[in-house]
Amino acid sequence: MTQFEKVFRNSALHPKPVGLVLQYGTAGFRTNAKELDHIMFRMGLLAVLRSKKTKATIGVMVTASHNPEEDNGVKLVDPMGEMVTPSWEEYSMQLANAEQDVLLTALKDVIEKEAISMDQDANIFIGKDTRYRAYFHYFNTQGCYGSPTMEGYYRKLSQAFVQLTKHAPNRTDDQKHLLVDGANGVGALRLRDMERFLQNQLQISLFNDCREGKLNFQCGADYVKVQQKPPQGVEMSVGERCCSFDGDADRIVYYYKDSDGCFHLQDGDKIATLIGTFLKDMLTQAGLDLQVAVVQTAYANGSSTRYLEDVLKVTVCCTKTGVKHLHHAAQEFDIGVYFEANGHGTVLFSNAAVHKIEKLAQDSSIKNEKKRTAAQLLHSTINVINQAVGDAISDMLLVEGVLAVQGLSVQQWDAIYSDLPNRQRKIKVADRRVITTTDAERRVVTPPGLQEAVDMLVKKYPQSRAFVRPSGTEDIIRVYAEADTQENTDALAQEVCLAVYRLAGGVGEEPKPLH
Ligand code: G16
Repeated sequence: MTQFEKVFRNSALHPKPVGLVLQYGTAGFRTNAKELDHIMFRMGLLAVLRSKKTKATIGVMVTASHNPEEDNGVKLVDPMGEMVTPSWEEYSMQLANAEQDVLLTALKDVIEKEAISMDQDANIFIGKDTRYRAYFHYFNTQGCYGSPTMEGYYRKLSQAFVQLTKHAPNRTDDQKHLLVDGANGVGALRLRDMERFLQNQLQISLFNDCREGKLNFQCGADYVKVQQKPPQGVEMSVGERCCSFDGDADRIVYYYKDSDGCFHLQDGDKIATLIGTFLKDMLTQAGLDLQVAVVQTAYANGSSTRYLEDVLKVTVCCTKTGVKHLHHAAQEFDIGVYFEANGHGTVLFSNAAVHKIEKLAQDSSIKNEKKRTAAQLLHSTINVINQAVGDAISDMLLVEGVLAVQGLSVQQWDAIYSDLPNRQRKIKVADRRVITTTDAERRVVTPPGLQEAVDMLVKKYPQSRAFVRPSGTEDIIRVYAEADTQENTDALAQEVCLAVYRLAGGVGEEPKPLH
């Protein structure tokens, strides 16, 4: 039996429902797990081809990340840990949506277009989260994330973190203590394993750690960010620093409760600002002329963008939602800090920047103590960061390291700028593809009249902004609004929801005000 005959026979065991069409969205295929059997089979085939083509290990990540437990998803991961290249997203849709009888033709088409040698070996690594029905490892990265095992990765990040905190010698136990909400996901399990490598420089109280409770249910980074309240299951005292991961631990948000019981959120925008400020300070002290840029999406709070541009004076770019877009934009700079407001992100250093920093950090002839320390801190910062992909644990260590070195409390960090009140809503429509957008998803192109309606509504409220876009991970339309007060923000969000409902084919009951 030939390879193709085997594929054909096995594909019949994972049949595609006739007529079902799925998109490779913001982060791969995502839908109810019941609809994904044929997708998993076909993505396995495509991963093999990608591995043969690149002659390297390819990752298959099975997760629906922040989405509910009954959903699942799959995305392909390229050799250096980055999202699969866009032309292969196209192939994945051709394969995923090919009816049973033309699957082999679709497969052969990819082989031909990419001139793939079928004699080449393939190597695939599969990761999954804690859904009932991990991590991609760094087997192609020549040791730049430590030895390619879990333990190697823990050691590498922990050592860099301990190095960073050496420059903050007088931390109290309170400053070393952090509450972590693991979202009952894979990050909780990994953090538990990693703790022993941190040499007590970080003392973690872990909640929602998979012992009981459902993945992402009333906990996790998405819940905290969207609901703007603490997760269930975390016992937080006044002023204590807390953070939440999402289900597959690639997002992180921080928060605390003040003495009036008010909840304060430090989301991806605040994390980017903290890191951007630190890097600029260190580069100045080290006397290094490297350009720092911050990459955001339309969800970035207007106050953060203003602070970054006007006070910190760094270049700010806006891309479409999806880390794959931010990552790409960040690669254009010496140092590109990218974070989505939802807490998904990392920092990229160009090879030239890494080289300059390493050279300076190792230069024993530098007499100026401040300059030498700054160079060493930058060097440890590079080592604590996972540049392949946003990793909540690595981001957590980075934030903790920066707070320690800068001697900042969570309240002082929060006070760098004040967020404009904001609201995110979801609307169900018959077909979310009727809404198309432009300008990094900040303006609607179709259906006609919707952008004009949004523009009119925005004019009614001071300091306001709103946009509408189809989600790439859920079958819904997302609405974002911000304005001078929470009341005005909620009123604006409600009116924009109604405009979407009326002009873009809303289904079910009309959206109602939240309160
Ligand atoms: C994924 C992407 C993120 C994106 C989020 C929401 O997150 O990796 O970049 O912000 O989906 O996307 P959308 O608004 O298109 O549904 P995760 O954490 O689910 O992988």
